[in-house]
Amino acid sequence: MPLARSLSVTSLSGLDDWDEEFDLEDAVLFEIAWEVANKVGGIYTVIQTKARLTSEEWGENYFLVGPYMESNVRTQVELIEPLNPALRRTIDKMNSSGCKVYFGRWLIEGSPYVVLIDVAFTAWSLDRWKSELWESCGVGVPWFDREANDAVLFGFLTAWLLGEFAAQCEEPPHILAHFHEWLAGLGLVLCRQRKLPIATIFTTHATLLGRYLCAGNVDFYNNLSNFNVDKEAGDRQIYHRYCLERAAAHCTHVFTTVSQITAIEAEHLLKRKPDVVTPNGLNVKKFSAMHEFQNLHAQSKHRIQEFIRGHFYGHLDFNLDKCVFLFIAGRYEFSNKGADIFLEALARLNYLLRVNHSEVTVVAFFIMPARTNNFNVETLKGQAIRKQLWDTAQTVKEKFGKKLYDSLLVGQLPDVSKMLDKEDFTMMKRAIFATQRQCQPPICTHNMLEDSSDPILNCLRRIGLFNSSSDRVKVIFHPEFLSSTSPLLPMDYEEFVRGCHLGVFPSYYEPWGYTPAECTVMGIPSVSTNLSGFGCFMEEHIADPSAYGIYILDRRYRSVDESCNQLTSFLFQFCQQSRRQRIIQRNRTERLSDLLDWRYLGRYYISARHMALAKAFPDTYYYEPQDPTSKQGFRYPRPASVPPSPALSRHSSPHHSEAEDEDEERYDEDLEAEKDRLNIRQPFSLPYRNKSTLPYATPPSNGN
Ligand code: G6P
Ligand code: 1S3
Repeated sequence: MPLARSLSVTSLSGLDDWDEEFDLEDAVLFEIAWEVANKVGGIYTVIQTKARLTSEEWGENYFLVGPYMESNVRTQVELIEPLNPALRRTIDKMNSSGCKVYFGRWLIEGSPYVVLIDVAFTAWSLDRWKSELWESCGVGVPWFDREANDAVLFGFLTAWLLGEFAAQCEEPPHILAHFHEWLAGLGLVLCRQRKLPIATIFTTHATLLGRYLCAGNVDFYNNLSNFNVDKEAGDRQIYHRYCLERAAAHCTHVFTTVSQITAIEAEHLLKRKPDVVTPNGLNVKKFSAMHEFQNLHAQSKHRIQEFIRGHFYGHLDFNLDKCVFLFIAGRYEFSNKGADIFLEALARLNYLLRVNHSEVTVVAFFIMPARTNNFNVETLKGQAIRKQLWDTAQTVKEKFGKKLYDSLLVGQLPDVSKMLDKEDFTMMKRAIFATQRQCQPPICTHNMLEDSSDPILNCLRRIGLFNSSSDRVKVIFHPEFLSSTSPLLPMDYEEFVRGCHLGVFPSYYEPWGYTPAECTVMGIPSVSTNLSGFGCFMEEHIADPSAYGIYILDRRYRSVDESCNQLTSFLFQFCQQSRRQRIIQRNRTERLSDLLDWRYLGRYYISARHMALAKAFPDTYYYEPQDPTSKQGFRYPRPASVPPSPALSRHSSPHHSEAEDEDEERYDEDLEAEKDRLNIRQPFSLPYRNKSTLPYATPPSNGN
């Protein structure tokens, strides 16, 4: 038996040595989640971006299992016949017993196989399955909780699928089933209860209770060990969901979560310490030209500037070239995602920029979906007027150009006073007249259904940020996710992020946080917090995160007011950077992307799978824990050269010295050498059988 030892799950100790061939021919991996080919939130991103790497490792033996949703299938999935005979028989058998199960390829990178189950088609079994759940586990699911009812159907159907597959295999297979989040957790509980020969992993991406408690007025992190979890879940009417989540966490062979901070939360709220932390990665796109991402920034910024020209028509009394674009984006959880303190910090920043007579204007975007009934007229009008001004300028330019050409053709310099005629002036005056505006540029782009109770709008009313001329901080609330087909701001999210200068994500509850990670791989600096998985991960592995454009706000050990002040000072410092400093900082930020690539972070999933196989099939798979402190994990060095903030900078103008360039080059080399030393760009694999060691195995306190 391996010895129990403490977990240091985000250190990369020991992993870089495991480069032997692994042996998985007779093992099959099912990965089960409600967000397979079905975008709801962050779990979709995890599964979708990880698919290529997992497909490379497991090939034909990798199957994702999710719910069948017709609209998603139409756009994302190619339905085909399963090649695996056991799976074909399984699906046929289920379909002839009153289920609707589809098989196909998900049209994403890696083209993984998907098994999609139509849960609504089997809704006739819901009552029977709910009573079975009550009788066997004592969990009663109320009729009105639609999501929990779906979880019951999905759970029974996935357990049925896995059990049938195990029965249909001629040779006893080594099945590994990886379940994500409580919505898929019941399938795991049933597999264990039915004693199916399946190795199981359960990953929680947030705890139900954590999310609910944080959204309320609770000092969450200082009271983690004191919550009466059953009562708290009961008070919030999520006791049944909580039971499903906790049961999955306890029944599984290997329990994982996405960050160290959520591991601590899970230990207190779900009462089991995760065996492995599996940080979330991304599929990092590498450009052939080193600075291509800088060009993309300039192109996208130009498009955002165009939008601003329209939005602020008649009030364009600020210099767009000295305009800094900040944004927050994500699920509309006002305080969990930190929109509350971002707004407060913007009000303080507005004051600081004004009293310091700064030339900088900040435009802060809030991209958080809320209930609306479409764009408002004033916002659409702004873009129409901008377009009209553009068209007018083009028409006059063409006429002007023709006259100029005619004059040159006859060998004369033009009489400039006659280049524009009365008609041109009328046209231009009419266009200028259209830009007269009685009201301020809107703070919201849409008609909100709950305008009077909306938390962002109410906060803006309270702090008085109304896009007036004297404000140095302007605000635009876009309560809908971005789309390249929008008539207002026709950009997709990625393009928009590239065009901004800083992403601001001051979350209070954020198990991982893809938004700052996405900024990083696009070379855009961001603010995150020491309460977010991403922020803690970066803090652990980078000597001086802010030098790389990763500002980590302290929301754990400071009061709300102190955190607001810290955020204000980050933003104010950022606004004082010169263009050259921003460019250098973006270069540094982008260099961190290797760290967030699944090619690197995928190794945690690999070790979790290894651990689960070894626990479920000890005769075939084996592991031995390794001392996590035996090897030094990675830590990105502190850059030796140009500091990120002007307060420390030797130069704040675009002109720079050769010494600075040399420093930056030397630091580049150090960083690349560190990456090579840690082998982080190499694909990673594990030897699965009888010869391997695992780095951070701790036997679970329960379950096996
Ligand atoms: C990129 C482009 C430069 C441009 C700069 C603007 O680096 O390659 O040509 O000047 O972006 O940076 P800024 O931070 O002012 O948007
Ligand atoms: C969760 O989604 P969320 O935005 O509700 O899972 C994500 C993927 O693991 C994670 O990044 C995020 O922090 C969680 O909160």
